[in-house]
Amino acid sequence: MSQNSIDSLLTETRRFAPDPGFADARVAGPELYERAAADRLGYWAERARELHWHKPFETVLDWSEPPFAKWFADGQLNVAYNCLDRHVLAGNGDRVAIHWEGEPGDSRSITYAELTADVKRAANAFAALGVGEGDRVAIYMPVIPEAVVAMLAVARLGAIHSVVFGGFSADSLRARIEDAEAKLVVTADGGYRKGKVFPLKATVDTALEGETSVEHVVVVKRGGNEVAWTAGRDLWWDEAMADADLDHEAKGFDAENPLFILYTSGTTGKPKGILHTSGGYLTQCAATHHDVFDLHPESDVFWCTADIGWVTGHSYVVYGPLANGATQLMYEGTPDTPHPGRWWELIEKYKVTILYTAPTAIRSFMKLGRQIPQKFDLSSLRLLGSVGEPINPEAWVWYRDVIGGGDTPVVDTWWQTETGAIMVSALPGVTTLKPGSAQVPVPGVKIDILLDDGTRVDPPNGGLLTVREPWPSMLRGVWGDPERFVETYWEKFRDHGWRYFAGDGAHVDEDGDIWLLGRIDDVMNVSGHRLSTTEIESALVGNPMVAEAAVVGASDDTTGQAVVAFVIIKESHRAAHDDEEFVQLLRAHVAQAIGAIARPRDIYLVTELPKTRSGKIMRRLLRDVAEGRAIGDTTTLADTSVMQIISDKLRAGA
Ligand code: 6R9
Repeated sequence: MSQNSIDSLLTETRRFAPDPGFADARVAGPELYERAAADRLGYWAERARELHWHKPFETVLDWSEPPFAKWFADGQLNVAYNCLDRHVLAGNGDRVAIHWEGEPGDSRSITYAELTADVKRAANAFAALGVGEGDRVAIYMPVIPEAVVAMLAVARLGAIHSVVFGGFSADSLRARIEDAEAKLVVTADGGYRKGKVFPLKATVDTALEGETSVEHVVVVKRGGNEVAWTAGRDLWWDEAMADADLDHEAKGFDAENPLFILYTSGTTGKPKGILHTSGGYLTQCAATHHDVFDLHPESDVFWCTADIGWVTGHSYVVYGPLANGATQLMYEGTPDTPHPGRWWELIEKYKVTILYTAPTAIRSFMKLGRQIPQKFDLSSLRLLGSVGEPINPEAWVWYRDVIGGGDTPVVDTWWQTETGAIMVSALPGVTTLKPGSAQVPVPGVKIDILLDDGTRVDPPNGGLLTVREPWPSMLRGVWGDPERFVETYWEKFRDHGWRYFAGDGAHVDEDGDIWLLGRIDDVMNVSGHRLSTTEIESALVGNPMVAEAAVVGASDDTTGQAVVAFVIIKESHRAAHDDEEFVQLLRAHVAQAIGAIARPRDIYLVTELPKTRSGKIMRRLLRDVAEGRAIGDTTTLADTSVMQIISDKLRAGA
């Protein structure tokens, strides 16, 4: 986040008191904070008991070997049973679980009874392919109901899913499959995006070339595009399901049985496989989904716009809403296809009551103007949520006014892939809202803003966001790399009582409300997606034309941050292309290596990079250039003229 937006955040004084009408009917009140403060572990135990346990737990938290926590460890449950069978047995089988709308306009509404039947069948089909407890299954799919069915079928078997976002390249997919040693891949022929079919199966084929741990690939027919076929390895989803038994009894698994791995960017080039387990994860997903979104499962229609390839899709499309028996909308495509009002049309059509989306989407709608949403009836909306990056107060107020009709609370929810579920958020109908602030820890979670030396900041002041006590949905590790887990998240404050270090800067105001200020490390946040500067730099230097590369996240009106790269072309290649061609080739190269979301917005060809005497690239200075600011202190540079040369060159090109 740039200095400008931090300043505007901290001078924001608008306040929105809870609407009495909302407060009268809310599902969670201030007493939750009191309950949790009086007995934190007892509070989480109560929330966990809202789930169905095959074997009830006795112990709540085992923190005898920090930072490796165990929650509800002597209990057993089945995550899929909690999301499905339980609701059918309670008489809610006819309630719609998912209203799904495809990008081309096809749609399906699936009840809890139907979804349960589909998952049972899929569990049998996967078991027949050899998937059992602890096995890894990679899921590389569009946002279609089969993706949810596949995730829940894996969970039902006590196996572990690793969902890979459908926009990732074959190389990224291969790295994730290899790291987890997946046995099965579930994919589709293709999916719809911006009015066209994009291939998925073909990317899986490329990712699996050569040696692989993968024994089978199950393919859903969605795009209707042609696919190559490897006999003996590949199976059509429909055929596998047709052959599978209908009945499947959900077995209880230990609460600490792994549920999924989800890869996320860190400060080094290699993505980390964040590991989540079952009982604690489901407890906090369900509790926060219920409280933060004021869920009335019998009447609400919830819509979280995230792709299932991100953690928000895991916790607030799949596990939270389904554990709570909610009715939700799932949409396959992009917001502007076939017209820029598509989201608002969907809200009108399905009478969506709760919308959960990202600031980058809100800002792009703001740019298009209020006339577009105003053409639709959005009066069903009664609550709005935001996630993924800091929301600037202007976007927050626009969201409330234009989308929410001026009287709809907005909850800004801070959390991470690693935290598994919401950690900081207002409670609607309880908290007086401040646009731009994520506000307070949810009941049962303890957050401290610390200085580098581990002391607490004196409000109003800024520091590093940390979590003081273990929480149920916390990550349990980095797949295959316990040292990286300790080093990345715990080492920094291990002498201050094992506090979890989130990597975010935050300010705390006089009232104790938290204002997130963005990442403090080399992780960028582009449209709410985490990208590592190092990962993109290594993709760039992986191109034979490139000698050196430096990548920074520059602030961007729409996407929050944008990828900006500074590249030195090898002397031997300079004559091969003109500048424009180099830029196009390298942008395409990054998209190919990582995925289209990582494609740099700008690439500047330079002949030097600013480095300290110890050889560290000074990204701070490059960010100044990329954001068009005066260049900061250059005195620690080995060669102080470098920045002048770079900025002269950029100005000449502009
Ligand atoms: C859920 C999710 C996590 C990073 C996190 C922070 C940023 C997320 C935010 C927010 C300010 C919010 N972030 N929500 N920053 N306000 N409400 O996004 O997970 O993809 O792992 O990203 O996103 O920087 O550290 P993930």
